[in-house]
Amino acid sequence: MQINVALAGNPNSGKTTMYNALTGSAQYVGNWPGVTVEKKEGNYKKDKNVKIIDLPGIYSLSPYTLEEVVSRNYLLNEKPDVILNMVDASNIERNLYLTTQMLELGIPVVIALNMMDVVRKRGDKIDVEKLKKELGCEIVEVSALRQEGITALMDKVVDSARSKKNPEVAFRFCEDVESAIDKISKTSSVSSEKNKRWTAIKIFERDEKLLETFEFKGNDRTEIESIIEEVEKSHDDDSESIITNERYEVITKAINSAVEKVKVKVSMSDKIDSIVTNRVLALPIFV
Ligand code: BGO
Repeated sequence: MQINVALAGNPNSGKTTMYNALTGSAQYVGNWPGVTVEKKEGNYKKDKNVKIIDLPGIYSLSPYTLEEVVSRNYLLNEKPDVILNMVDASNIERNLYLTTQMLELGIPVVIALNMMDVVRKRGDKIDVEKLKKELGCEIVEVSALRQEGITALMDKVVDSARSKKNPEVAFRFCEDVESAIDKISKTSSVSSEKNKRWTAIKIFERDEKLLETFEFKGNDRTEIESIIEEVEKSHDDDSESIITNERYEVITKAINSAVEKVKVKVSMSDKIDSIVTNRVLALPIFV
């Protein structure tokens, strides 16, 4: 049985390095349909039944850039068996933003916690078990550059694809946002959707790409709009920003539980030196 693995992550997370390590030189390069965004796909060199599809580097699954639209159309329409999410562990907060969105797609996600060589060199520590619990997916520490951890990673990728288990999102947003998402999910327009949570969140965010084609039933659109407006009023913010903030809350909680960063000790003499240096450097600018 062939397994389709979507390789996804932020730009500079090490996707190309990983893709080359997994496929070697045997790869097909073309463009994604209708756009001039490069598409690469190739087989895992240790198992030709495993196809790796390299998605464009993105920061989010919003519909604002061509790369985001290409990635999200592929994930939603082609439904790969598993997402291999490259996360730059040395920049973990920013990288996990995309992860929180991918975990909502109903596709198994395996995180390759890349650049662990950099994290270790800094002396930082990541408790993978705790991070797994916070996010609810498999995580394997790797260094794509040094080709470390790759076999263990691919074993998890293949297991996750074969298990065919529908992943459950392990984290929740704040109460009133969850209640709104729940109400939207239960409307007759959304309740029959395959991926209710993803659809309800996108409707809550007023995602323009989804709304272009989504067919609301009866009075649902008006009713949903009043649900959204109520939350916007209480948060004094627009619904898209509310979800963005909630994602960062989830990430902060996960990081606080699982990541230990080396604290740089600053002595009083360092502080005085820095104040003196800043004054000397700043003076000519402000005079
Ligand atoms: C340059 N560890 C370390 N230390 N570096 C890594 C790892 C890792 O595990 N994985 C990748 N990198 P891409 P996207 C570079 O190119 O695969 C490095 O955008 C340089 N180039 O080598 O391109 C990788 O496909 C000059 O670094 O990422 C690359 O996702 C000086 O991360 C960068 C230093 O990897 C991005 C680095 C001219």
